[in-house]
Amino acid sequence: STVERDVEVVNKSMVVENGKVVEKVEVTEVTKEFHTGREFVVNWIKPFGIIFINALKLIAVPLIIASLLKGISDLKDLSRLSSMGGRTIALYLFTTGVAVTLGLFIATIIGPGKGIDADTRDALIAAASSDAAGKIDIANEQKGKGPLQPLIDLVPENLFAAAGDNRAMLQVIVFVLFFGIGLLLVPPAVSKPVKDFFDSLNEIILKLIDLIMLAAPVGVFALLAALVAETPSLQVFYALLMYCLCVIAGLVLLIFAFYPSLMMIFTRRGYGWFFRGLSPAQLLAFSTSSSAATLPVTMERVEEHLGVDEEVASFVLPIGATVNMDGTSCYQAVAAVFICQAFGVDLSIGQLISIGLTCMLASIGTAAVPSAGIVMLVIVLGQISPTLVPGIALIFAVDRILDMLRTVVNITSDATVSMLVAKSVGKLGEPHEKTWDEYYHHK
Ligand code: DAS
Repeated sequence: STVERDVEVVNKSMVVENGKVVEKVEVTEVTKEFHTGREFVVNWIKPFGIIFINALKLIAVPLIIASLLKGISDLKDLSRLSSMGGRTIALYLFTTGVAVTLGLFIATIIGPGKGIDADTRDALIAAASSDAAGKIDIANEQKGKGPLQPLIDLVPENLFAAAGDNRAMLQVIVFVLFFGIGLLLVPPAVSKPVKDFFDSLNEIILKLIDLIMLAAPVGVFALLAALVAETPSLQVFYALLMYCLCVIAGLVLLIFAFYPSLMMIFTRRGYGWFFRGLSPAQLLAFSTSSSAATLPVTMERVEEHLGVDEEVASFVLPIGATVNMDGTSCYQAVAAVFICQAFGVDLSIGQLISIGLTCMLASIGTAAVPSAGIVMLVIVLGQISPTLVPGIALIFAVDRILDMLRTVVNITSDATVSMLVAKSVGKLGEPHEKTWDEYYHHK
């Protein structure tokens, strides 16, 4: 780095000395330090971070369409849907609503992003946003909108325009849900080609996510390097630590308090029995960060050890693995509020509620694969204000561990709901700890 010595006028005053009026000037010496290293990072490293973020934005739309339609087409026949389906969807929405509310509550009360002072925040905005401006005036964007405007904004007038604009991602989700209902209402012969197409599209998109995630180490390094080079204060890292603690607090509360309580209240089963039954699936979810990869084990544990009838488990769990992601929705709520706080955006109750709804819809659209949750976070942030999207740079480095934990929540929620649905249709078997010789002889 090069140092330029300079002086700055602090104070000027006219004084009388020896009968003459003279001007007295006080100066201080200012040393301006130019970090040539900073220029290097901004010009030669940061671009790889921006490319990485753009790739995530690029894949978000196809990911929603493929993931959602696969989830909906898992709703096999409408008839079974009526008896168990209604309860299943209602319970999934209820548990996701609780998870989002918990996330919003923790992030608002703790305020992990509030500890950043003004000039660090400005540096942060400049660092995160690819264009220099990066000023965020959400209030201005929200001004003059009626109370039901968010509802109007949900229905796109032009699907392709909506798909092209990161802001209108929710409109894409609404359209896909609408299309999915149509898919269920036509005869199977008509819908089969479309279902097969979207199933294979889903596989292809998930492969693309894997490819993009291969670049994650480079992308994350570039984003972090830019962050460190442009926000010369440790406050950002302290804020990041607080953010992680908020997400972990929410997820741990869900795993160890909310779901076991629901299960004990409605199925009269024991706390220890629940974890002895489910923990192998939870450990697999933690290590793979993928609900889809864990699904076979979740089904085996729920049927063999938690007494849920195969007919219920085979209906409730595949849908849950795709559309019921409470851990993801809680995480997205905390992350969205944190980034708003870090960028100095104050959120009104109305905005918090719309963030909550956006997170619920985004979690429904999240695919059951690693890092899908942060890809969908692009949608949540874009929905609040496009200038917030680069804020993802802030939290990308710590996302892996949070992904593992939120995936455990996702499958724990699916298993709990499958027990409640089984109980409500009278298909929950008695708790049965296999004796050793039963186990040994595979009875
Ligand atoms: N890893 C996703 C899952 O499999 C969740 C997420 O990325 O948020 O559930």
